[in-house]
Amino acid sequence: MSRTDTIVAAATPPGRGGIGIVRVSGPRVPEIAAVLLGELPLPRRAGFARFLDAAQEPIDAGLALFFPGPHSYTGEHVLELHGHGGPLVLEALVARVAELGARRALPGEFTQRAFLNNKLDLAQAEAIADLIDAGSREAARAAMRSLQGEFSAIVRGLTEAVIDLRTYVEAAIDFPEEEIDFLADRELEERFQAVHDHFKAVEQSARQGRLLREGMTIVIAGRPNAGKSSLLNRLAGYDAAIVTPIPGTTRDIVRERIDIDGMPLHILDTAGLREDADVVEAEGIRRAHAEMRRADRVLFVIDAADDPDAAAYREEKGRLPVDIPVTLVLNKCDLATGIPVADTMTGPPRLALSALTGEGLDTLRAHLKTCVGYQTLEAGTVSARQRHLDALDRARRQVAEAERRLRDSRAGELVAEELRGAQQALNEITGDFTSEDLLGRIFGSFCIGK
Ligand SMILES: Nc1nc2c(ncn2[C@@H]2O[C@H](COP(=O)(O)OP(=O)(O)O)[C@@H](O)[C@H]2O)c(=O)[nH]1
Ligand SMILES: [Mg+2]
Repeated sequence: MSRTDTIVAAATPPGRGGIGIVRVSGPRVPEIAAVLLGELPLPRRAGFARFLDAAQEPIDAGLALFFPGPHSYTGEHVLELHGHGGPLVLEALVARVAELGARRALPGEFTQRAFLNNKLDLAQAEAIADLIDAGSREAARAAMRSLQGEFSAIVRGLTEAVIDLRTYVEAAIDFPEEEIDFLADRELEERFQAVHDHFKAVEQSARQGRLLREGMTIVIAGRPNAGKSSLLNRLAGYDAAIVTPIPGTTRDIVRERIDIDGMPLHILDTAGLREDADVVEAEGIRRAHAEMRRADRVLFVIDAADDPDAAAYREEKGRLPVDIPVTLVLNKCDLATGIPVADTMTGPPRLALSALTGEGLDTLRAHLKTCVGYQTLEAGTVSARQRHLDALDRARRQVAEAERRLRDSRAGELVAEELRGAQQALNEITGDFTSEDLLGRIFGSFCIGK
């Protein structure tokens, strides 16, 4: 797809609305406008115009706006046609513009051009999609911060620190007689430490951002009849899963998306964990385990009336994924009295509630927020994606590798090489270094017209 094509698409969503907007971008905008409108509108002035077909009949009439490049969204000449928001009218208008020499835009192509013309970096371009797709006010605010370049600035700060470190090492390589001393310097050690700390801070911020965008996944697990499905229903606020007194009711995974004060959560209810299950239930249990491995947290539900010491948890513990945090939920507190919630120093956090009466549910919600540090989200949270976290992780591992090589062999060249790799991984986040392939994947997930 050539970058010099002129592209066209409806910018407003399909459907009916008071206004529908068609956007055109590229070098042929002036000539297309001249034929379509009879004249090129004044730059950045909204003017009334008729949008004419080949027979000079109006297809529609409305506002025409011309943004001469480079001062436009894409950095190219852009024409916006604000007509009426009917699918047929908009399609006729797009077809007419195409007839006059434009090509229909690919998904995300307007924003991709904005990126290629340095109107925004890659993290900002992604933030546009995140802003449009935001599922909560908090997510929208974080996306807006990323769009304004806050996240990019944080990443660039980290990149600078890595570059400084590399420059320092490379300077050592340039003076071979002193190289060994130089690389053994304590100063270098301290610089590495500072970069590590910097990574930690950026990762923290990106993880929060990803959480806000993509949500945290919570798996509800426990013995049959502990009240897992009842808890899911409570959190969802309606009867999503079937609840009966018969053990083994839930077999398939039941998924619900909820939000707690704007923090999105994916909650999964699973088959009860037990030994003597039939084939269907055993498959349900296998899936429960698979979901737990992918979870951000497991809520292990105990029937506290029946098992006040949470023996079920101790029995299952060995089969639970080691690196996924657990919260013990002592359910049915309406039946049991004196449940020992007062936290034992060891073991997972525990809290008592009743999925039946709703008692203790607020504590659980607050607990889930605290677990992910959601309370601190307000100040300066940016939106981020898994892609960013992966790149940060790769960069951090390369810095660690650089440090190892420094310690083990004092091989300056190799240290510098690893640091160069780390720098490149960081550049992928903002798009200062990208492959065609990566761009295709990112912009391909946008909708047409963005
Ligand atoms: N008294 C009481 N009964 C509950 C509570 N939670 C669930 N139950 C009952 O326990 C039984 C099993 O509940 P269910 O949610 O299907 O458990 P699951 O097998 O773990 O999904 C049902 O009869 C529920 O009504 C609770 O907090 N208090
Ligand atoms: Mg169930």
